[in-house]
Formats: sequence, C-alpha cells, structure tokens
Amino acid sequence: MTSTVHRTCPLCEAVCGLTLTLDEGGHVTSVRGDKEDPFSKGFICPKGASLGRLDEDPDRLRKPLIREGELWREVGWDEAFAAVKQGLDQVTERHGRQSVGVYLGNPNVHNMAGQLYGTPLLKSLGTRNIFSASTADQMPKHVASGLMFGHPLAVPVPDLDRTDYLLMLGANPLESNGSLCTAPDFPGRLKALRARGGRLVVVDPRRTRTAGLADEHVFVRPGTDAYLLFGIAHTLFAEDLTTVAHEVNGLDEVREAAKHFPPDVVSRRTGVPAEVIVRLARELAAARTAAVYARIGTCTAEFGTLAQWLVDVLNVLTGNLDRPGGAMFAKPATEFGLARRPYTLGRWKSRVRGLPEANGELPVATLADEIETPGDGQIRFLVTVAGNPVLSAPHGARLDAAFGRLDFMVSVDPYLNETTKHANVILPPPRALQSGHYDFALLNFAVRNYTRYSRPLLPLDGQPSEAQILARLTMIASGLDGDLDEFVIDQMLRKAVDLPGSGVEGRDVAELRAALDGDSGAELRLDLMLKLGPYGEWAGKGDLSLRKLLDNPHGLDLGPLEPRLAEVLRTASGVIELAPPQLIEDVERLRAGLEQEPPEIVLIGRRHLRSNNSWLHNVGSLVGGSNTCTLQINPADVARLGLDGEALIRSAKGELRVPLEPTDTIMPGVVSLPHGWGHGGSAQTVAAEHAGVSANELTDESAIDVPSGNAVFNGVPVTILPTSVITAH
Ligand SMILES: Nc1nc2c(c(=O)[nH]1)N[C@H]1C(S)=C(S)[C@@H](COP(=O)(O)OP(=O)(O)OC[C@H]3O[C@@H](n4cnc5c(=O)[nH]c(N)nc54)[C@H](O)[C@@H]3O)O[C@H]1N2
Ligand SMILES: Nc1nc2c(c(=O)[nH]1)N[C@H]1C(S)=C(S)[C@@H](COP(=O)(O)OP(=O)(O)OC[C@H]3O[C@@H](n4cnc5c(=O)[nH]c(N)nc54)[C@H](O)[C@@H]3O)O[C@H]1N2
Ligand code: SF4
Ligand SMILES: [Mo]
Repeated sequence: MTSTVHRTCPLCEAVCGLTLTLDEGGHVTSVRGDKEDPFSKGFICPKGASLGRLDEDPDRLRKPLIREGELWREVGWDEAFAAVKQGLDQVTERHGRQSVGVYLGNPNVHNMAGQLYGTPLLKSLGTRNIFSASTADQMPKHVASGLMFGHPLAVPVPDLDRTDYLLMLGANPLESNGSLCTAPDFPGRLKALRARGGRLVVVDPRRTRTAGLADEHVFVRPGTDAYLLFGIAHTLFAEDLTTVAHEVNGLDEVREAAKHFPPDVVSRRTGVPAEVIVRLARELAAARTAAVYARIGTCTAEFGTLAQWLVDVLNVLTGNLDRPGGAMFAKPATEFGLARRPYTLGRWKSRVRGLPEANGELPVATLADEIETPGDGQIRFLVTVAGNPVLSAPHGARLDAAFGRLDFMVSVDPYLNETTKHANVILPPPRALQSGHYDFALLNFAVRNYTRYSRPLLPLDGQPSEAQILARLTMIASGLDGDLDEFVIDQMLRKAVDLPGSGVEGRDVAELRAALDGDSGAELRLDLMLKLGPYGEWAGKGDLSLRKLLDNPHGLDLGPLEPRLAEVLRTASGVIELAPPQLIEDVERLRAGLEQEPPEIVLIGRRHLRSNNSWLHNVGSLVGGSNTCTLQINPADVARLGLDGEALIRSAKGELRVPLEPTDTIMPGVVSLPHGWGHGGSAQTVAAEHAGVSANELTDESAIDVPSGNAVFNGVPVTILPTSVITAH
C-alpha cells in the first residue's frame, strides 16, 4: 500500500506545498507540487522534488556522536546530553556565562524547533555572545525597519500579484525562489506581472535569469545601490515627483541628504547612466502602483542598511507604502502582541571590536575575535544549531581554526561537516518527514496571507524531535526541571488574560490551557498562537486553530494583503521615521565613499536553483551539471588579464585556485563565486566528490555594514592572476 501525504517544503522561503507518495516502508517514491495548495498551486522546484532523497541520505546522522580525538563514537541520547551538561558546567563554573557562544544557522528559520525553542535556549544560556545567520544576511533590513517603523519585523513586501511596476535590486528569485518576500512560484508571479501590462526592472551586476525575464536590466557596480537609490530620491525631489501619503518625520532631512547624490554624480560610482537613474525615478513616480524590492545583493554590502532604508524611503516618497500594488505588510496568523517598546539598537557592544548589538545579537563577522581573544568573556563553549559558519561566515577559514581551540562545542545538526567536525558532541535532529512544520517566520513576509501546518509524517522511532533536543538543552542550561512547553504556554496565557483586547482578557488560565489541542508541546503552542492570532478562534476575526489547519491539509488562503501600517507602527513618535539619526549619520560614510577610488575588480556571490547555502551538495541530483563552483568573469577581463581555464583569485584574506566560467552576463570588473562550497575531505561522500572551494576564504570579516554589523559578501576587492604566477601566500 502506498500512501499520499501533503506537507510544506522546508527548503526555502517559498513555502511550497508538496504532495508526496510513500511506499509501505515509508520511503518517498515521488514528490510533486500540491495543486490544491491555494498559495503555491502545484509549483515545485528541483530542490523540493529531491526532498525524499535528501531525507533518506545515508550520510545523515541518526545517533548522537561524541568525538574522542579524531574518532567519533555513536552514543545514546542520555550519554550525549550528559556529556553536554558536563562540558557546560565545567566551562561556566570557571569562566561564567559569557564564556558561552551560540550560532543559530539559516534552517532555524525553516523549522518549528528553531522558531519555538531558539529563544528559550538563548535565554537559558544567559550569554550575550549570540550570533546567527541574520548578520550574514538580512540584518540591515531589520535595522532599517526597526528605525523607520519601530519594529525589526515590520518588513514591507512588494505586492507582487497586483503591482504595476517592480524595481528589483540584488535579488534573483528565478534561482533563489525569493527571500524576505514569501512567494511560491515567484517566476510565475513575475510573468503574470508582465502579462497584465506591468513593468519589471532588475538591477544587478549580472544579467541573471530574473533579469532575462524583465523588461529592463540595469548593470550596477557591486556595493553601490545606496548611491543609485539616493540618485532616484534626488530626482523625485528635484522634479517635484513625491507623493507622501502618510504622516512622517524627517522628510526635510531626507531631501537635504539626497542633495548630495545627484544622478550625474552617483552615475560615476554606480556605473548606471544618469539618464537611466532619472528615468527610473520618473517611471516609479508615474506608475499607477509600484514597489521597490531589494535583497541579499544589496544587504551584504558596505552600505547595506542605507540601501534597505532607501528602498522604503522610495516606497514612501512615491506613495506606495502600505497600499495595494505597493509595498505592504503581511498579517501572519500567529502574530500576537508585537512588542510595544520602540526599537533600540546597540544596547551592548561586542567585547573585542566594540560592535553594537542588533536584535539582541552580535555580528557573526566578529565571532572569531570573541573566541580567539583572551580575557573575561572569551568564548570557550560554543553551541551551533543548524549552521555551518566555517563555509558561510566571512573569512570562514579563520573560524575553522578558532573552533579547533574551543574548550567544548556542541552542534545540533544532521551532518558531520566542515563546522560540526569541531564539535565534542553532535546531536542530530530527525528527518524532515519526522518533523512537524509551520512557517512562523516566513509568513511574516508573505505576498498573500496564508497558513498551513504539516504534521510529522513518519514516527520518531525513539529519537527525540528537534524540539525535544532544544528543550532538553534549554533545561540543561537553565538547571530547571519541568516541561518547557507548559512553562511557555503558561507565560503566554498569563500575558493574554492581562492584555486588553486579546480576546481572552480576564479569563481563567487553567480553563484556556485545557482548551488547547495538540500531540506535542510544539503543536499545543501552535494551537495557542493560532487561537490568539488575528484570525484566531479566541482573539481574532476568524476561527483558526490547530484543528482547523489539520482539517485543511493543503493550507488556507487568508486573502490579499491589506493596508495595516497603523497596526504595525511601533515608533515612539507614532509616525514613520523617514530620517532616523543613526542612518543620517551613516550618510556621511556614504558621502566619503564617493571620494574613494573603487577597486579594479570586485567579487560577488551567486545562487544556483539547485543549491541551498552550504548543505545540499550531498544529494546527487542537486550537484553537477550547471551547479558547479566556478568563477564567472567577463571575457574582456579574461583577455585583459591573460587568463585561461583556471585562475588564482586573491583577496586581503586568502587565495583560491578556481575554474573560470567566462560569460558576458557579468559586468567587466566583477567576478562571481557561489558560496557554500569547499567540501574537500568531507565525510559526506557526494559532497566530497563535488568539493569546490569556499568563497568565504576570500571574504573579509573586518569589513562590515556599520549600522547593522552585517557581513560584506558583495564588492570584495580581489585580484585575479594566471595560475602560472607563483604566490607568496
Ligand atoms: N560569500 C557568501 N556567504 C554567504 C552568503 C552569500 O551570499 N555569500 N549568504 C549568507 C546567507 S544569506 C545565509 S542565510 C548563510 C547561511 O549559512 P548557515 O547559517 O551556516 O546555514 P547553511 O549553510 O544553510 O547550513 C545549514 C546547516 O544546518 C544543517 N541543517 C539542515 N537542516 C537542519 C535542521 O532541520 N535542523 C538542524 N539542526 N540542522 C539542519 C545543515 O546540515 C548545515 O550544517 O550563509 C551566508 N553566507
Ligand atoms: N537555490 C537557492 N535558493 C536559495 C538559497 C540558495 O543558496 N540556493 N539561499 C536562500 C537564502 S539563505 C537567501 S538569504 C535567499 C537570497 O535570495 P536572493 O536575494 O534572491 O539571492 P541571490 O540569488 O543570491 O541573488 C542576489 C543577486 O544579487 C546580485 N548582486 C550581488 N551584488 C550586488 C550588488 O552590489 N548590487 C545589486 N543590485 N545586486 C548585487 C547577484 O548577482 C545576485 O543575482 O535565497 C534563498 N534561496
Ligand atoms: S521553491 Fe523552495 S519551497 Fe518551493 S519546492 Fe523549491 S525549495 Fe521547496
Ligand atoms: Mo540567507
């Protein structure tokens, strides 16, 4: 007997519904797009189609591992947790809680455990040495949103299905399937935009597949988007094209700041002709509705926060913020009691480099400093959950060495890889099909309001769920006994019954607790969040609950985005802060950059449709073919530099030998290397055969976006040399 089951794909931000066929043994025999999912409507990509193979990868760890010197020993769960407890006690008794560091990697955003148990774990560890993929990714957006709208999660998304004009910078959704913009079948949505007469403009140093689908592609020099966006703002002001539709503070300051960036001046820095900048401004202003959307290419850059800020400045200046067809805020089903206090930044600083905290964490660009530098608060015990910073953090090679010097490291990860090989204990989570799935984080950024829950499809077979692993670590770190979920539920219910307008104000906590449904702590918590959420049975205008989601396994459409700025705004002033002082201050750095001579050649990254950062290279169907680790370079540069076949690429931090992929789709003076490769010597058999090299041996941890501390991966100065050159490195 085969069975057909449905679940959300956990592999990227597009949250596609999948339909899987399983044989009697529970093996996946086919994966298709779920046609009945109201959001993804049957869309699937090659990664989703490989979910079965990934899930059944024989190289996945099934039991905890303890490292003894160079050797690994499979152990039972109790022994593994006991070893962690002993290691933690030993380090913290001598060196205190600040000697603990944590790195939370990208998949935490894609699984329930990371979303529900990450925060309790961090709290119980009691350290400020918290790091995550966010500062290698989107922290500039959180900082810009926090300062402008008062909440770091108040991130407007382009209203893709209704907009008439989309200006997209530094994103390539035809490969990535979208980011900070949850939109299954992003390609189809872009085609539909054009089919209804809309216009798509893509700004990218490469003519990407997304650019190929656009009405217009504009080449831009890496790292210069803030100049380009300011040039557009300058034109809007100069030509009196602004139509601000909300109450804002700081319009005059933005106008003043923009005066320093006229199109002809920024044109020299960005490589975008002045007349194109002026035309883009006019088109944005003239479009019936329009949205500016920017992603990783503009975030992981020297002026990342300024660029993210200017994106929404343009959305405000053109009257497009919070209106249909413009840039809008989603209303996720599990939203409850957004923090009331206005956003602050830099409440503490990192010990070694004095970098400010953002969203409660420190920049991953300074993780190695904090491990290597002796003194009070030096990290000696490290926890990694779903992260591979040796390959994904700037100058990962330095972290590789630093991890080797830790007193103790524990990794929650299904693979023995470049990072976890340094752990003393590896705790493997179960397979995706054994795990429940709800997209707490990603539905904050959906282009339609939508909800869907997938129950675990296969039994756990005596293994703890990832939720249970993180809960147990939390209990070890806190020294408390008891049920973490009950504790969290109790706290949340107490808050809700005290909160006017929660829908359960003044009710009895025990009675509410008794009314919760679910087979696990995670499900009970989901049920609570759904019931208290804006469509919830208790608080909202609807009847959402876990039960309702279980009755609707293909998901539920909750309608198009609706204007809701007033609900989202959390600034102290109660209005949009268009010119936050921290950002106006950073404009000085941007102005100074205009005077500097740009490097002759800079490095940027890229993503391939069949990749996923550092961890899908062990699935045969996803590697090889066009998914290879090559250096894209313009043929003019190949000729000018006398290159052939392979080359040496050298940065301030390292040197690599790379195969060249000459292509005129990349600007002269720019080269592109994908990240996440470099699996030489890996215990993962397929990945080791497709090792590639790690782009993050070249990136520089000393370069950061100042307001957010975010890593700079795009616009890294490099030199390219023929392989015949004998190097001093
Ligand atoms: N040069 C350069 N570097 C970059 C980027 C770039 O564009 N250029 N992009 C950056 C970005 S945007 C990001 S998000 C980071 C990502 O970098 P990381 O945060 O390091 O994440 P991944 O590389 O995706 O590694 C994921 C790890 O989680 C494990 N894993 C997978 N699923 C699960 C699970 O369900 N549970 C647990 N516990 N573990 C799991 C995998 O085995 C792997 O070890 O990389 C950044 N690094
Ligand atoms: N297939 C696949 N999908 C993924 C991932 C993956 O690794 N593979 N990773 C996931 C993750 S963690 C994330 S954060 C998202 C990211 O999602 P996207 O932001 O769409 O990521 P990319 O495909 O890397 O597209 C970034 C684009 O920015 C361009 N670029 C580089 N530098 C600059 C610059 O200075 N200015 C401008 N304007 N453009 C620049 C690059 O050429 C590239 O085309 O993708 C997610 N989805
Ligand atoms: S686009 Fe993303 S969510 Fe959809 S099937 Fe592919 S990897 Fe999964
Ligand atoms: Mo990311």
